[in-house]
Amino acid sequence: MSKTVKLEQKVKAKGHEIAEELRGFFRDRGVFVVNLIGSPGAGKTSLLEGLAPRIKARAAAIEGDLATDEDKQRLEQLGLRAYQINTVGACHLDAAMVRDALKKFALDHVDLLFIENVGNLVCPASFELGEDMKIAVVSVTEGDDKPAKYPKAMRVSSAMVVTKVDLLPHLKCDVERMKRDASASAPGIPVFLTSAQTGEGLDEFLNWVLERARARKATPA
Ligand SMILES: Nc1nc2c(ncn2[C@@H]2O[C@H](COP(=O)(O)OP(=O)(O)O)[C@@H](O)[C@H]2O)c(=O)[nH]1
Ligand SMILES: [Mg+2]
Repeated sequence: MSKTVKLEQKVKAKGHEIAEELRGFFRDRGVFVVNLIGSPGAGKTSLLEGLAPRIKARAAAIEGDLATDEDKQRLEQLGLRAYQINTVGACHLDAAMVRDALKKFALDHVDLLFIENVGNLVCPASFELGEDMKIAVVSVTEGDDKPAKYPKAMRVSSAMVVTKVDLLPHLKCDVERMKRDASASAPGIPVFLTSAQTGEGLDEFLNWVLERARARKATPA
């Protein structure tokens, strides 16, 4: 039992060390990194598809999925450079996977990197990838109870993006409740209401991310 705990602690410490190494790597290159966490089907890739025309000249994406490179292909079709990580069985990306990806995926001319984590609101909340911030992506179709049921995902996130708001007229989903519950775990967390279908909220969200990126650049390490 104590051996298991010790090994777990060692693995966590190693993960933390690699994440810090990545953080330094991103900082040195002036790359602002956003780690998107959310359930399967929450609309993470669609959000990036919506942002692609606005960011493709300066941004790239690392896609995490158990299998297939479909998300990478979707983004590349829109001109956004992307790299696919397949975790095979793992339910989250870890720092070593991102470090390996960066050996093959150069970040030339990139100052904004989105990492789309494996679809899951639990494990990705616990793993650092050297990112500047995590963003929780929650769709209106998942049910308005999700921010309350996944408090850690809210707590570790710098903002919550509520996706698919174009579908609200067809659903019983109380967005105000989602906002209240997110704030209960993460006081003051900004919430962006978006639709990849209509484009609603995308500029507002992106401007906020870019503002945060500028603020970080202005802050010494
Ligand atoms: N109506 C609507 N559907 C959306 C929106 N965003 C995503 N979807 C749909 O939701 C499904 C899952 O989207 P995807 O981006 O692949 O989710 P991911 O698994 O989080 O990357 C797809 O069928 C999308 O077309 C949206 O804003 N509005
Ligand atoms: Mg996806």
